Amino acid sequence: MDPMTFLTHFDQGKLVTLQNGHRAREFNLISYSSLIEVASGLQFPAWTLNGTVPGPTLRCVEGETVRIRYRNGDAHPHTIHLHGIHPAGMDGVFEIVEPGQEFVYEFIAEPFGLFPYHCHVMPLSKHIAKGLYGTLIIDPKTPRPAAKEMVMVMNGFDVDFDGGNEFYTVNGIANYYTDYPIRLKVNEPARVYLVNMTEFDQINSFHLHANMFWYYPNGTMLTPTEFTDTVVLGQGQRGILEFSYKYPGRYLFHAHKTEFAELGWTGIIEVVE
Ligand SMILES: [Cu+2]
Repeated sequence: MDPMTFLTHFDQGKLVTLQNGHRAREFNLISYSSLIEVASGLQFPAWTLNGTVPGPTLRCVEGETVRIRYRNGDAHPHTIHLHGIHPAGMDGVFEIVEPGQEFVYEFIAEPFGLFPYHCHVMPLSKHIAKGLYGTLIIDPKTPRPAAKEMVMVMNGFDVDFDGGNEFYTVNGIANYYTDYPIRLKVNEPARVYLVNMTEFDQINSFHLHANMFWYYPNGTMLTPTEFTDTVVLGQGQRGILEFSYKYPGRYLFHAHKTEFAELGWTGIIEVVE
């Protein structure tokens, strides 16, 4: 898992044209157990999707048919439950996928916006805390303006299995973007797809230093609802942030729940000329 690659990597799937001329996008997800690094030198026995926590960021366009072929390569039953609009049988709740089994989730991508996906097998808190979640972006048919696009999934890790988190991160490794700052250019438009999948202490937040951002809750409307420097999100809540930096320098971004900031959810944006 490399959070710098994860930050700007969008899995566009495989584009196929159906017999009726309709566009479909095919994705592959596989769950399996794996040791992953969640803080410097610390391994966590995770349940991963395609080997990472968070799982891959899937991306499609409004109106396309989405086909997600999910294979459960883990020793526990799981599902893929997506937020968004789709038929009941595609909701990933009652159709349990047993170890070694496959399930294909198929639906028309709607509405455009930003959606979490996660396993929905009980005990839910365990299946999420172990790492089975990720992000689906449905782009509007007319794309958003060009920007440096980044996905940031806020989460926590219960490394001693006491039902509480010892570390909080964006994109899986505590303090990663402090050690390896995110580079932006002065006046470069930036867009962050922010998702909260924190288990146990489910209220998380994002604060940007020395700047303000336009906020689009859920990404389902093209006009922002707020011009702010902090958003607070419950588990499953998400939104799109747009901003640019006027002055060069190093700027913090972090949870404005200070305990989370101290336990790993802090990063740096380095703005260069
Ligand atoms: Cu599960």
